[in-house]
Amino acid sequence: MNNDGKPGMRIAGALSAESTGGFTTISADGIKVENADAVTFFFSAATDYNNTDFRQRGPDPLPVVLGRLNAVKGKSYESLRKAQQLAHQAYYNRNSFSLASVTGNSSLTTPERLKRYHEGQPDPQLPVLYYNYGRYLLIGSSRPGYLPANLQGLWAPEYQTPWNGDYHIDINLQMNYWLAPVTGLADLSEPLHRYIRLLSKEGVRTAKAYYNAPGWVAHVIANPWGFTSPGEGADWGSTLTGGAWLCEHIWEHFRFTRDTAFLREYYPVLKGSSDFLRAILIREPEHGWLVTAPSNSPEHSFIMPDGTRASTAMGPAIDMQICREIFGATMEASRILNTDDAWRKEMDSVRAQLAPNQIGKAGDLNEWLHDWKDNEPHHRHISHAYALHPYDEITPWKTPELANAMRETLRQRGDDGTGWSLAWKISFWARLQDGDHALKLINKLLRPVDPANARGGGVYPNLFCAHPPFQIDGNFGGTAGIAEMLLQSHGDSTVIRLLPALPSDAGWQQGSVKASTPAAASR
Ligand code: FUC
Repeated sequence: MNNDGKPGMRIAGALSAESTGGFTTISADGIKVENADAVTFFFSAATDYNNTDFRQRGPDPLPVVLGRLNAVKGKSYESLRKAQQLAHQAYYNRNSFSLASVTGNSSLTTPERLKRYHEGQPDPQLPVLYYNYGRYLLIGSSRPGYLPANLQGLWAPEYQTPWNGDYHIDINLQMNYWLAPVTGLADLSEPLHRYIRLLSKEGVRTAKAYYNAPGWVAHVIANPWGFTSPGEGADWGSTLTGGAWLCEHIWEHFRFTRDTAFLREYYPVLKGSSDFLRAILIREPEHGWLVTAPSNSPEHSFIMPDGTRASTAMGPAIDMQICREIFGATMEASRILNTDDAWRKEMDSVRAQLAPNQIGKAGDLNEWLHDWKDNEPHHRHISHAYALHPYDEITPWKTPELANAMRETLRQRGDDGTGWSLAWKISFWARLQDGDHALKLINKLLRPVDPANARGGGVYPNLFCAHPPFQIDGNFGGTAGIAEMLLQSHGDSTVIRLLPALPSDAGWQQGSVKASTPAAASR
């Protein structure tokens, strides 16, 4: 049922064929083409999902697709292809990156190159291809006015897609968009921003119903119909900072574009998220710190000294980091927009009372308020490293002890993982300015995976990222991680770091990176 109480969502697909020579007959049995030299098929599909208000039906999709087919009638495949290429290149050519190329490699197929690279043969242009492919995929799956790229981007062959092809917001949707500002594609984040606003509206009811709190909340799983409640299992579906983490993208977009009109438009979203978190904070009894509760560290669990295994806890590190970031961002935004002075003063004091990052006995960063053992020491989520990336609270130059603790945390977690986990680790090591370790992770992300028998993270023959199964976040996260190795501007807005994590590998010693961000990209 649709939210308006009417059954389902309407979907229409239409196919037409134009032949050169011969005859084309269209009947209820199908399309019959006889004696033709060539035939071009045109296909269009649409649903009646309404992008501006999902509660209302959009236009009937059948006339929409028929109209589209009508509009291309008589146009050659070549001219349509040319128009599509120009539209694509307007985004794609904003950025270029190349490393040394090895003669002969470009004539090999991608699966051959992946295999040889995995065997240790030099092919520095393969990571470059992966980098460019991530940009290509974002350009193809996230256009202003539409929905943001979901777990498979757009490319789900199944009717019942893995994880319902939804929006997971405890890493996945966020990772999909890390590459946008840093590769000159900030304007392709528009669907994400609009989607965050949608969640912020729906999440008001959830904040009230579940927490009796003001503001808005979204948990872990979300969809185009504004699902913001805790979902599926309480042990992982109740993480309450998914929406606040998304707000990071609003703030980062502003930091990259300095677009005050954008900030003004989205300020209520930031403020609503801060208001929610502020309202639910409680004082933990040991130190009197302010913490979220009950919450958990995305999808992981701990072992307490008495052997209890659990996941629900007070003040997991990621929640505290997100609170610091979003409170700080909202306060800064209120200053820029010259509003909410009294609120800002109060938040300043609240922010200072949040539970801090803590280093544990083993020298790693505590994932939870206490130095509890990891239930899964190699768990794919490394949520407490949020402060290292994407948040820039921990940096080797501002907080060297905490950066060391991050290094130890990553060492303990190991270098294996699902596709997106490997991709995230590239960014972590890049932020720790260790290009060699970042390259090690790139190489793991490029490990060829057999689609029929996929095990462990890597890459399918068509360069789609293998979680497994296929998830596009690893593609996008891989591009963002490589960008992070080449240029960094976090931590201090007045400093730009060139080649901050360049690997010592010979193939990375020569190359070029160019980026230009047209004014159009700043919105
Ligand atoms: C998160 C991850 C899983 C998977 C799913 C879609 O919950 O922990 O590994 O990527 O999203």
